[in-house]
Amino acid sequence: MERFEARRAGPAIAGALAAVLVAVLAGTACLEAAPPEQLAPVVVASASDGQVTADLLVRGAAGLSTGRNTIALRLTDDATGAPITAAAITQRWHMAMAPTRHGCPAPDPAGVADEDGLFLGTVVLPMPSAAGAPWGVTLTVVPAQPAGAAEHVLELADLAVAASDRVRLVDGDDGGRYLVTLSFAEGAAANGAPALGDNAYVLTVHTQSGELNYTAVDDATVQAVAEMPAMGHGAAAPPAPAHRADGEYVGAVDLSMPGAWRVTFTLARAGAPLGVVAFDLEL
Ligand SMILES: [Cu+2]
Repeated sequence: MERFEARRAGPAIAGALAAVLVAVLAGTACLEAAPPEQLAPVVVASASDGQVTADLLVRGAAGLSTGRNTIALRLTDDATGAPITAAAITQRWHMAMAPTRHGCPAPDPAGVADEDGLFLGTVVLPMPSAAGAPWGVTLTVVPAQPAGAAEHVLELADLAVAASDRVRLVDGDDGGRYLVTLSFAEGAAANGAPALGDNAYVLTVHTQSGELNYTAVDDATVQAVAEMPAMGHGAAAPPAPAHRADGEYVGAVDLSMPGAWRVTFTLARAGAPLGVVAFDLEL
């Protein structure tokens, strides 16, 4: 996974403020213009059990949105103020959607913090938060030191999740229901925009069952097509995305000119077609 870059110096803050100012002045989404690696991680929620504090960070001021989000956790020992740099962490995301509560795909984060003290992870959020239906995440943290350290349960509540156009629900030809999301530039906001040229992307595929339980689909085959519908031409067929882990398929698409693009993915499983999902992109 690409490093979740934390900017510490003043210029990063100034840059972030400038980006926000530009966005306010322009009235547009600055995040679609700023390269993701220039977006500083922002703390979106914190919780403590009196012994350990957990901060949840996402890159960029736009925060969490539907689709695949790269997240980071920062853990601090409350007694000493020292960072915790190794721990077994589980994350259970949940949405209170009356009358039930459901989860979403969220693999366990890394067990060792990066050089910025951040534990990296991802979460695939299928729907935006709404009034009376907030997202939250329950973290269980077992620090690696000292040996036999107690488990800490931390509840991060009332997380805002914005809507994006990067989520599809597909009724598969096999009778299953599939959650498919597309994200660009690992580490970018879930709804981060692609740029002119070659764009790495991550397509996630999960089955959705019962009361919104999700299981990663690791055995799908995916074919990608990129085209400019209004101009009647496509791009050289992008290579088929390759499965990595946790229902993630990684690939790249070359968007060679500005304008409206459509990227279409054809999914199959065990030789049987599942369906087709399309994402419209504006460059
Ligand atoms: Cu929901």
